[in-house]
Amino acid sequence: MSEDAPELLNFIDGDFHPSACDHWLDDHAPATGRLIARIPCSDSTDIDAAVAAANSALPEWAALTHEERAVWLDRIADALEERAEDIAELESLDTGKPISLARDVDAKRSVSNFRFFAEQVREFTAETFEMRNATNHVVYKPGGVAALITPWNLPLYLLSWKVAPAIGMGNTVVCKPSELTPLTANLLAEVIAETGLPDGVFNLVHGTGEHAGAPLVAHDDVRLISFTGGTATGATVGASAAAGFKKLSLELGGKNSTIVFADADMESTIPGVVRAGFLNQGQVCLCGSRILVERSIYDDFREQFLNAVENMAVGDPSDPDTELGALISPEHRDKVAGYIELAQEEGGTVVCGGGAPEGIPEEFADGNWLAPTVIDGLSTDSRCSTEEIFGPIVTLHPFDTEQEAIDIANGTRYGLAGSVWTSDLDKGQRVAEGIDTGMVWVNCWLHRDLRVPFGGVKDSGVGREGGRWSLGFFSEAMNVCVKHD
Ligand code: TXE
Repeated sequence: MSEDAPELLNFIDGDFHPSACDHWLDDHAPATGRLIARIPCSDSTDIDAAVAAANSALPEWAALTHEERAVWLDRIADALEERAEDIAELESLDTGKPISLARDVDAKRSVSNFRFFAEQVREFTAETFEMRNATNHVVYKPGGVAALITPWNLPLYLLSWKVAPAIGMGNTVVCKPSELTPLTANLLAEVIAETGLPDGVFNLVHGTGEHAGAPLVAHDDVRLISFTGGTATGATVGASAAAGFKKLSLELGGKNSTIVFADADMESTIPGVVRAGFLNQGQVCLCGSRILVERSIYDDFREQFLNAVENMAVGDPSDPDTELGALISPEHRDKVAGYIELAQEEGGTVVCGGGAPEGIPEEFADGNWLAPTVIDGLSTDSRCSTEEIFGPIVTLHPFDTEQEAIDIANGTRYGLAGSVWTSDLDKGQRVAEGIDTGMVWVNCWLHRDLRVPFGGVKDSGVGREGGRWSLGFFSEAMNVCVKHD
């Protein structure tokens, strides 16, 4: 254990503060188990202070024009961009993900979220609706103090996705990042302090869901809640928010199907399906972890797919050639590994992986490792095929007809995403529309356009974020009807 791990502080009213209570939480590197930071285990006293700061900053911040707030978002983007390599290194250290992924996805997207929403806020125009003798002017007012609660899999990527539109539309925010990955939220607070953003507009409180998240959601002065995390936690957050009639956006778990038709171009489909299954060690809510393959190509697909998975480079996250790193925590690794045992009890066969990866160097002996794992032979309604595992495990299933593929894809409680692989684009569109989810990609996966709606149905959440959907969520539309002659 490192004795000199830094102690991170809360950021409230423009300054860094220790927690009112003197309890601390340890933050460990997933790849090595090493202690890398300590964070305050904040409680309702800290939350009260942060919400009070956000509340008192609200009137002046809300009174700025869209253009003035867009300039602040651009300044934050510029300052983050200067620290892009720091973001990548901290994110890779804190989550165990490969540095190449942290550079290409986490660091880049965190900057582009601020730039994108600066542009969106600048270009935002409210509707008017003419009547014969009156004009309706729709006015978008800030909603108030927003609680932004984020998970550990894409820490700054998801936090910036919420902070940018929230403050861009004139709200002030209190952020509660995952206690497992606090490093880049702290970096964002440093960057925001450097830019001189007015005090109280952005506040950050570290701590657990129980001691910091729950009092934030329940606080009377919080009017909006944007939450990304597990489905069970989402239900608790939703129940608490409902009592105060708060505006709520929930981005929750997923169990997404990847549907491969016999006419798909295998050269691009195999790497696409591997990426969908294993990106970020399978710890993305959009990952395609149940792979449905048309029976006529099942054996051939399986052989090529297994070959690609077996050749993935697993190991040191700081090596630019690494494709798969460590899982977030020992508890999570054990939960994920438990599904491998369950799969065998349910009649499945582990055809690749199934345990710790081979050849992990000694310095990573205390990390949370699991080899990419493929399971065949399970029924499509087994627990392993329908529950969110959130790790490097995929299941393979044959299907015979378009309708059967759609029915299997719809046979889970989740409805977040999916992908369809075929050279017949009409069929791709038709099958995509048959799936009860918020998003489906055809011949690609996680090909993101920030303007489009993002979110799920069923147990995957409530509401949409992205582009104008985010701007709508982070504001209250009112109508002013002006009668004229
Ligand atoms: O998420 P939690 P965890 C899924 C995945 C994973 C499971 C649990 O299946 O195994 O969720 O992960 C805060 N009131 N996803 O434990 O607990 C918590 O501190 C307010 C899917 O990390 O939902 C953290 O900041 N806040 C997901 C955030 O909620 C509370 C990505 C998420 O934590 C709270 C991550 C409470 N009562 C995990 N309890 C995705 N959809 O991308 C906890 N929190």
